[in-house]
Amino acid sequence: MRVQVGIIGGGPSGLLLSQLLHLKGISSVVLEKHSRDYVLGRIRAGVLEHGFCKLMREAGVGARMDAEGEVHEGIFIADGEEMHRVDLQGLSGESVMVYGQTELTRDLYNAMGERVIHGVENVQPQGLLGDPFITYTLNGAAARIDCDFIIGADGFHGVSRQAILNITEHGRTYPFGWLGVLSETPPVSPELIYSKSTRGFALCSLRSQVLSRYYIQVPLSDSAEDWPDEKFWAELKRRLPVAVADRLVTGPSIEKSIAPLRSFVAEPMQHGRLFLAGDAAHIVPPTGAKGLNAAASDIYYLYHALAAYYAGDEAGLAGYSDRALARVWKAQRFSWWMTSLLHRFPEQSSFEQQLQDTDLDYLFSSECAMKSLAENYVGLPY
Ligand code: RFL
Ligand code: PHB
Repeated sequence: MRVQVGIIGGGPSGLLLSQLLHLKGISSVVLEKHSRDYVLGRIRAGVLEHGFCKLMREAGVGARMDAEGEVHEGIFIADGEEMHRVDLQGLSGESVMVYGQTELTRDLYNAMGERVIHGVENVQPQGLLGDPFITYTLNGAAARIDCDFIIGADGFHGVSRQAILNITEHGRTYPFGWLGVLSETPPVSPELIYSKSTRGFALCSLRSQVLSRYYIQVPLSDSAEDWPDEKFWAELKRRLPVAVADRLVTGPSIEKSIAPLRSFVAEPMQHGRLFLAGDAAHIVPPTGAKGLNAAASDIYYLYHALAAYYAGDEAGLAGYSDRALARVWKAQRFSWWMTSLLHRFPEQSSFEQQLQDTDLDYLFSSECAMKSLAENYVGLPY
């Protein structure tokens, strides 16, 4: 098979790029290791920046998002019993969209038709400095795709990043994870609540008015089995202001998992004719809701660079890595800051704790600081 662009990984990054290229008449194929149901079973992001929503519309897959997603003009930050609203719309002029990654991925799959091949194994990007091609096996048979460019959109554990020689990796791991629970209950608050408490961080999020998503910070040594539903709800309540905890509606969990928190950037995001995008090149802790959004901005830059290339201008592709990384590092900074601000760190000195409290006090007392949070949360310009 020959296509113009061969894409490894059928998560949001790979699918969105393929769909955008398709509308420009540029051929691509997406190679995905897992089945469609498996990918759609992974409960991940829920908050989309306004720029990402625009890109979904441009890709012709924004209709259900606009009909069923919720526009959020603010978020709450709780500090013990105190609740502060961040007026995103008022401070930044923009809002965010609450629409699950699962739904967005489903919309992309529905638009993709035959362009995704599921169940591929032993995927290898090759010929990166000359004529690129991807080898893989499907149902035990060897196969090959020749292309002009290979896109590594295969997530943090994918193979593409390993093909980049002289890559520099920057990162840190945090000494805790997030235990997430999805439940068919009405959300406790119409807007997200990020809560700092002496027992650790908690987040009240949602997917719709009948589907809630809650998270609590847990030690890395914990597993989901350590947290039966009753124990989870009791701990969540202890980490929320009493007035919020009192109106929390609990119910059986329909998904429960623990994700470790990590900051990671690999650079450059290009080697010859291979370009990395999304989690394949960078990971953020979920506190600022930036992971999927940073993937989307990569796709924006890559899509425009590839479209320009096929229109005769090669400069965009050469500048892709630098352009993408400049925005990725801003998302890294914001996610690291939100994480540092709101979590309980096990080895924190009294000095560090005082600074953390002061950072939050300052935020609540300064419109400039609130504005900075708001402009980052809704998404910096592409
Ligand atoms: P993905 O989604 O990991 O997709 C990569 C795909 O590549 C496939 N793959 C391979 N295919 C072929 N051959 C191989 N060798 C392959 N190796 C892997 C995988 O099966 C997979 O389908 O990366 P992508 O597309 O770059 O998308 C990134 C996002 O998924 C990620 O950044 C977000 O989910 C992060 N994230 C959040 N981001 C936000 O912007 N807002 C949020 O509110 C938010 N909340 C979250 C999150 C991530 C979380 N977890 C579990 C990590 C909440 C959580 C709990
Ligand atoms: C989610 O709803 O899954 C979610 C929302 C906001 C975050 C992280 C995750 O910061």
